[in-house]
Amino acid sequence: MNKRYKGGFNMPVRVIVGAQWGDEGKGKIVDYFAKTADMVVRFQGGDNAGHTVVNSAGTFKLHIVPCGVFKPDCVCFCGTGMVINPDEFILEIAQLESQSVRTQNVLISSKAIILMPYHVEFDRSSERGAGAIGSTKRGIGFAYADKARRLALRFEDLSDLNYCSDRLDVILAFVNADCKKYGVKPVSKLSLMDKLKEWAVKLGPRIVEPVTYINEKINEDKNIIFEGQLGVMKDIDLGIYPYVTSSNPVAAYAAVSSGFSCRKITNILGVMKAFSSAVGKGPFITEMSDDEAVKLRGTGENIDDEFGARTGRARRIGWLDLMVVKYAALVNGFNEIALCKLDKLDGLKEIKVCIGYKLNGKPINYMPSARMQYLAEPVYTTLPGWLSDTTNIKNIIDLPANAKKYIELIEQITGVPVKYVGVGPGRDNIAL
Ligand code: 2SA
Ligand code: GDP
Ligand code: MG
Repeated sequence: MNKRYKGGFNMPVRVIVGAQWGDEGKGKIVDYFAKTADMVVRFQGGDNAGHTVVNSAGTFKLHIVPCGVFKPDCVCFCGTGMVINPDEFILEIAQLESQSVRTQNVLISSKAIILMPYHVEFDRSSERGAGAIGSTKRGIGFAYADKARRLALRFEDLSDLNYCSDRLDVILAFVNADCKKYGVKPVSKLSLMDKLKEWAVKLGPRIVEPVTYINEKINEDKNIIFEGQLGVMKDIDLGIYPYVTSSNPVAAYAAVSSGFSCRKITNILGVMKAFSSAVGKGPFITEMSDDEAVKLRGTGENIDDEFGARTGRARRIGWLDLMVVKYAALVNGFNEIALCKLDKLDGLKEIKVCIGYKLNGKPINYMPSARMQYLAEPVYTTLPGWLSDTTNIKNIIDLPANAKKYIELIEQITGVPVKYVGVGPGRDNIAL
């Protein structure tokens, strides 16, 4: 009896999630852990994601496919909580294959939602008006809305096109009313049925019943990673509503959406960036002025510059907000933290860190709603920079003293140990 993890499992069932607004470096960290994984499951979101991976196979921005795809025998499961645009999935698979990445182990949950072409049209159209929140215009919110109002098709439906045809009679009555509302061309059932036929042929062999499959792998004591997209501040329930995505990027949702017991999760890893970034509208308490932001954002020429990995938008940049990471630790229950992009602070003489918020001049001890965040003031502490190159450092112990002080502050405020420190975009640019 030499069980390393609670619950009797030798292998980790690890959930990897974002601790801020997304784009913390989850792609890099999942790719790093996937070196020894048997399966990686993406458990929410869709092709709004941009997960950047830099490894010996090349440089990639993954949108739908889990970041375990570079390990040839690793199963990559596009999970139930996702909304998947089949054309984008087919494109991404083709792109990976063209870069010599084998994709035969990429599977799709039969219970995942099919994101339809009209969801994209609706998103594009509604993002023009007053209700725009700065979405990626990939149809994500509309696909989840149709899931909730029970007007979506799931991938399992592709095995019975007669059933799809009957369902479309109901669905399109509502959707075509929406088309009028959004000023979008009505959907032709005939051409949509042609699409469904094409997707059934191309994707059929990849579609798998998820609950039995995933639970079997867990019970076989496999090394499994659940990969989240975005971060807690973009969670539909716990984030800066309404400037959020339409799913739950928090660890507990890995179990909910995949259909396994949350008791079986052995490790929850929070990925954070050494400063803050966000895309889209909404409050951003520690946002920097554009002049200050340029240094950390870069110009877009380098893979690790702060531009949307899906849309190419310049990301908004701010000082590290430890109230957000502390909130993420509370909500997710992190066992450990991976801190990315520490190297990007190498050139700063002084570094500001937000260690509290004030409302009406008084300190508060909770995460305010988006509306109140516009009124909140950050409480900063200023730490001295380290002004030296960290990019080749392999051991946390060898980091400059002031960098270690920066890490200690993160650990002290969040109560979570920082076990992995990213010092460059590559898989191996990591200090342990
Ligand atoms: P959506 O498209 O409906 O999910 O948008 C809703 C909000 O969620 C934000 N969002 C994101 N925030 C950070 N990164 C995202 N992925 C891309 C990246 C972003 C890009 O990796 O860089 O390329 O622009 C992402 N996806 C959605 C979005 O800004 C809205 O605030
Ligand atoms: P994700 O959505 O959380 O996977 O993050 P993104 O890929 O959208 O954005 C993270 C960015 O930071 C990408 O450009 C990565 O290449 C880059 N990155 C990740 N970790 C590090 C790091 O430790 N150092 C540097 N310089 N870049 C990093
Ligand atoms: Mg991203």
